[in-house]
Amino acid sequence: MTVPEHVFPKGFVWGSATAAIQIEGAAELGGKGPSNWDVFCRKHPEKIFDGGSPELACDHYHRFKEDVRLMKETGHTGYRMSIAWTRIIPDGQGDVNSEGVAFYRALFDELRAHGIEPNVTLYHWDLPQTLAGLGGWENKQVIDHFVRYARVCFDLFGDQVKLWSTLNEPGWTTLQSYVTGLHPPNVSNHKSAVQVAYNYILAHARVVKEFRRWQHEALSSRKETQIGIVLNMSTIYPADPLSSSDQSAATIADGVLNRWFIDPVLKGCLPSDVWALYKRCSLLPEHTDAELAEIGFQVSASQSSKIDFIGVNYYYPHFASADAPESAYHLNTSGNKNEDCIFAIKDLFRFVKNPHGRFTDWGWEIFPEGLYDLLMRAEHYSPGIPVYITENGIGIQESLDSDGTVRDERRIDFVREHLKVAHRAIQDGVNLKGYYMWALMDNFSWVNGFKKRYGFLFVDRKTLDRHIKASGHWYKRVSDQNGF
Ligand code: BGP
Repeated sequence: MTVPEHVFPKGFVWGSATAAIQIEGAAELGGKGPSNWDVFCRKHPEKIFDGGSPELACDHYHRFKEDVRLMKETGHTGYRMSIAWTRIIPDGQGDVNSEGVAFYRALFDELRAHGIEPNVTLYHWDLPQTLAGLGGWENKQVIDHFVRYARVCFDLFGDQVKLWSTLNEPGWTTLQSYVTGLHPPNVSNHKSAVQVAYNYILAHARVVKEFRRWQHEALSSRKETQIGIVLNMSTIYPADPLSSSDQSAATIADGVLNRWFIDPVLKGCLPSDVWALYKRCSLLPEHTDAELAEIGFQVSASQSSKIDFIGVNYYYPHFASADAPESAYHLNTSGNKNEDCIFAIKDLFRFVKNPHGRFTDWGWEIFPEGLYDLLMRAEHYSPGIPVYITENGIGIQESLDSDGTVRDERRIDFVREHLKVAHRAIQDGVNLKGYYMWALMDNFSWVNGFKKRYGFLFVDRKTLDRHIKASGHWYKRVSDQNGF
């Protein structure tokens, strides 16, 4: 065995990530209730590439034992996943479904028996349809239901799960659901978007406080259990670094998309410049002073909404230009290289393509330095805070070779390049605790359907058989050596 050039700290977590609705399938089995995504995909197959649906997804619900075994074979010491709210409380607000509880208890047992530590996200975008019917995240009642669901999970799985995250990428999901309107409920309305973005932050703070209460009820056995949040903190640079208007555009974009979420969770307050912008545009969310106080950190440990770690997702950077005469949105969901992603908010900012960039087939720039900057930023915000890279990966169009392998050298290169900058960030002081590649297996990639493959495991869409890709074998060696 060669001595690795990049050695990671002892105990570094080598993992991958998934989300319930993207892999589980069994949409109507085991007492599960319908979620917003189940209903949306059923009603609007034309809005999903090739009409893909999460109905069957990867059938992980029935194959989880095999999947855990394959995690072991690919060197996993950790696994980031989410719980489907609709499996635990099918209508989001009523009775607890014992079959759903049994499924996750069995999965957590299986993981732990294989030495794989689960890192569990409570909400990864699959909202119970009943709550979507109440107005979804625009309605503050949903926050109360979410806090109750979270408490149910802490009570039911708190002995098996040591790492919890409240929400996955509240910023990105607000954007796609309420600005571009590509995700359910397919709304394009800035006022709604700001309300939802505010409600997410309030929901996060309340769940962290509920977690602290749960923790303090039996502190001796629960003090090692931690809670955080997963944010997409894509680094935003001015398109022209010498242009002051592009610099302002980048600051605004960063404020709306990133700081709105980072500031409250790491500093305990919403960013004042974004608040002032929303006020000027008559977009301020409905709020009370008491809620704003809740978002802040309290002194008492059992009341605090301060998090124990931050999860960061990183795929690609943004370059912001001030030249934004119109709002425009387009996401490349086809994997056709000539199709550009477009995102512009009139008079505020427009993201432009880096003319020197390298891109995936879906138009996402490959720019590892953006991850370095993001990690250093988290450290500057909250020195010493434990950080996990909770998602990072590359979507590729892949097929199985005749010998049953997938030679995904591009994925190995992508992960290696990002791990190199992560390693440098550790040398430069970031308390980075682990890396979860997106994804464990090829999965339902939201509006991209199934063509965009992300996994260490190739999933044959006809048979649902799994095949470890070259990257999975490579990852096993990295994990065994704790570096590369
Ligand atoms: C993140 C989501 C993941 C995952 C990933 C890749 O924003 O948290 O669920 O899907 O993006 O995105 P996509 O599947 O749209 O290519």
